[in-house]
Amino acid sequence: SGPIDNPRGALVVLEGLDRSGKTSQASGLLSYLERLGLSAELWRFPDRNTCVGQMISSYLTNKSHLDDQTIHLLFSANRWEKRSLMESKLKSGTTLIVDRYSYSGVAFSSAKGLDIEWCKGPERGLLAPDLVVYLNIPPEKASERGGYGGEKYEQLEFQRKVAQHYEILHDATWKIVDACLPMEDVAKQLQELVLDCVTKCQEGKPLSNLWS
Ligand code: 2DT
Repeated sequence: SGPIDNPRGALVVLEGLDRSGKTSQASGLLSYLERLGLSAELWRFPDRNTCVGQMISSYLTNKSHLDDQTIHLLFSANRWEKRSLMESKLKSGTTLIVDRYSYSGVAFSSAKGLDIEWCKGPERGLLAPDLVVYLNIPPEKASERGGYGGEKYEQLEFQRKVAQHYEILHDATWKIVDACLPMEDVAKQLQELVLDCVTKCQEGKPLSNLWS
């Protein structure tokens, strides 16, 4: 069976600082794809529903302490434990809109001082996204939006460092969307990017692995 009678779904990743609008835009995208009659699901990392995810959650809510390397590897393990399900969903034609992925993993850990190449190591061999959209917002603007919760990384000073590390990490394939625009405008741009990506995947663009 060829790509036409068995089209695969697209792996779409949204990245950005806290309060950049990723989560609302992701659910907007899901309804958009569903309105078009496409099969799609919303995923997020960390996935706090697994055992590993619960360890991550207790770290983020300051209920447990882990050193930087350990939590880095748990975030990565949390993606690895979902890899095969991710692959089978994509191959069966479901598009996945994923709120954060390996780029958050590397940006947040390297912002704490870990070596970037070391951080990328455990991510190699995970599925490579077909599209990475970065919702770009200055850290100061994001913090003015309010609603930083009490979680570990939700402080302006640290978000500034994360922004710098996203900057180092991003490559020419990322699509940068100005997250300071009105929500509807951001949504419009996202819809175009995602539809274009879904079409390419339906036409047979192969799945590949990250950073390998
Ligand atoms: P949410 O607020 O989006 O639930 O994220 N993080 C996330 C990492 O440090 N490494 C990772 O691999 C991932 C996916 C970003 C919770 C926080 O966890 C950070 C914010």
